[in-house]
Amino acid sequence: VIWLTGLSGAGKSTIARAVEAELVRQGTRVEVLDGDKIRKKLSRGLGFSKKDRDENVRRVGFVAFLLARHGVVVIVALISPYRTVRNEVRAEMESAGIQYVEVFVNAPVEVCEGRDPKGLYRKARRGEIASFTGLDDPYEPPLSPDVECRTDRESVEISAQRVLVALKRP
Ligand code: ADX
Repeated sequence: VIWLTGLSGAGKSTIARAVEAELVRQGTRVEVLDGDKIRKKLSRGLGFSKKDRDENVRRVGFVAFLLARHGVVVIVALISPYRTVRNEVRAEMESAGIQYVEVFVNAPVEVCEGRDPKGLYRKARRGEIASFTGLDDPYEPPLSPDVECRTDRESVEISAQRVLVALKRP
């Protein structure tokens, strides 16, 4: 399981797709669990309180576990802002013998806001979205991620390559 955590606009989905493409090219079975899609299906109805975000992370962690158990490489792309629940999911995977690669997709919030691919920072600044991660809601960075991608300083290709190297080095 490759778990990408970071702010909205940091580049989680982009790195997920790049890693997925390379694994598919190698003939590996892979599934991407991306927050925006997950929230339309598996986590439909959940909001952005701490309780709901933690629930979202636990649900996705469980599905990732089920897939990984059958040999599928699972790439998770969720903000997953809270450290405790991230570590809980990690511990569950590892106790079941599933390799877990935590990737901190890191770019300063000003950079993410400047990119604003979905216009959400703008909406949040206008007061149209409350509790927006990085603005008025917390993000707890991983303390010892397996990989850190500084997406403001390195290319998507380099980030994806570093994730793939970590995956091959259990
Ligand atoms: S998480 O916090 O529960 O891990 P998740 O990754 O599933 O978040 O969903 C984040 C996506 O929801 C963002 O990319 C954005 O499109 C949307 N979103 C809507 N409201 C918020 C908010 N208040 N904070 C962060 N993201 C939000």
